[in-house]
Amino acid sequence: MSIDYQEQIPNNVDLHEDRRLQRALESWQPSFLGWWQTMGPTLPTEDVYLRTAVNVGREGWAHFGHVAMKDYRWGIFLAERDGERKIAFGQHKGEPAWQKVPGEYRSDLRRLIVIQGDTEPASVEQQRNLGATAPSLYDLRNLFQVNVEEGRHLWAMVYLLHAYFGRDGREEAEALLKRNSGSEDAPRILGAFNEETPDWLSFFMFTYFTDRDGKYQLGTLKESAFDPLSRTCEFMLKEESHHMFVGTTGIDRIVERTAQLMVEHDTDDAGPHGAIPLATIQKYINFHYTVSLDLFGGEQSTNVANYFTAGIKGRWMEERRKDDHRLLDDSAVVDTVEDGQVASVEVPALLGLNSDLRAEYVADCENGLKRWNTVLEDAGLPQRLVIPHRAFNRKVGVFAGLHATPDGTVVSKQDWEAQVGTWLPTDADKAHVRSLMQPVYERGKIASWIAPPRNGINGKPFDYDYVHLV
Ligand code: BYC
Ligand code: FE
Ligand code: FE
Repeated sequence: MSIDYQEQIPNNVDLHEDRRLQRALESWQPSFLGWWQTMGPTLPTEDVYLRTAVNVGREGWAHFGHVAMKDYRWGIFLAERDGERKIAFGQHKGEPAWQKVPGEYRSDLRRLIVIQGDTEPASVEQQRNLGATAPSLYDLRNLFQVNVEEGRHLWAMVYLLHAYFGRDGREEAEALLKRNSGSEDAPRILGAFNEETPDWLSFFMFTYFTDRDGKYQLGTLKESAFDPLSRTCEFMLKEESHHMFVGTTGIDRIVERTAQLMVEHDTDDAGPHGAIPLATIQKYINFHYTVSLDLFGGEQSTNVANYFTAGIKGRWMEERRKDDHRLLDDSAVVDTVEDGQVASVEVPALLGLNSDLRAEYVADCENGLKRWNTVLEDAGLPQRLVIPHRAFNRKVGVFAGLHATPDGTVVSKQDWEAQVGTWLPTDADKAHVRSLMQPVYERGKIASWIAPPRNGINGKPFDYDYVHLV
């Protein structure tokens, strides 16, 4: 399963054997490159120390080297095929996985692939100006690594659209380059992908909380009966772990630096000393966590019930679940709002699958909080960061329209509006964060508001020349 880099589009799907498909993708390629030039990273660079996939196997799948970003070899890489693979859930459980799209599920599958595909370029658009304010060459390199891989994730979905969805698929592939993050006329599909990522605190929060939604959604699509989708997602998940590493360790390092300056100056507010105040970090957590919760859809959803029954979207770790994997007779307890208060209700398990996935995600998010609180504890500080209640600041699902505080208390609209500035980043908080975002492009140097990483990339030291600027 090694990847052929002689081809115009690197791939491990024997693209040369299907001339029509190859030509179609080769004609999409210039549109992609045009999009990358106009909507991708704005900081001019000579080259960047990037990893490129060379193999999809467990060992040694990546090659590292300095490459000019516009010459990055975006390609189509699917995890190895298991010829024996059986469908693990839903009404087709036990049948062989599909190598083609069954007619009756075509539009649902296309919709899921388009939604997934739409998020990938959206994140590149959101992050395009961050190069101008990178805290170090190490961080700059990580930003660009994430960006090229999100570009590749777009390729992954476009390949499926072209290969399996005929003309509609090709049209959707074009449209993926026409919608843009934050656009008035043609925005990206999901809310979080139209928000700004104007500073590096937002970037690390995004890669911690929003890329983690990606992990969970890809995890459910990896279970799909549609085998090419499953194999695509399996490989994307390998790339995804680095994105979340960037977020986790980025916030580690910010909390570490803030804690250091709090102790040094014996103060609760290290803002005046060149740090991001802990209170601001908390507000950014509140924001990024809640917009990411929205990405899981409604607490009850007939869409997700249909996807599961059809076999096109499974549960997180489907095969480790100890039930019948059909769920026709099972029930689940999900959130609801009753008399204006947070409550719960028992529903058929199939309808509650968005809630099931969201619960897995929430448990995973809590690990980050534990880490960051350990950093505070180790610094001898009593303050702690927390995850807000799931009813707080929601725009999707039963809590949309409810005014709940971060601890889940329902309050009036007026009270909420009077206090929102203590819960979510205000213009002043954002301006302070932005004022700290002065670029540091000197090898081995780091900005004032973040601690250096423990290790470099691929065994290189922190002061390695990860990026050559023009
Ligand atoms: N914003 O029935 P419901 C990633 C719509 S991130 C706007 O509950 P469903 C990445 C919904 O479409 C992973 N609209 O929805 C991360 C529906 O509309 P219709 C991305 C929303 O289908 C970082 C209506 O509300 N992948 O990879 O059960 C960097 C009723 O909702 C939103 C996926 O999401 C929203 N947030 O669940 C780069 C996987 N939420 O039908 C990349 C594919 C819901 O009434 N998508 N709506 O017109 C899905 O699995 C599902 O479509 C969703 C929604 C989970 C998104
Ligand atoms: Fe991605
Ligand atoms: Fe990602």
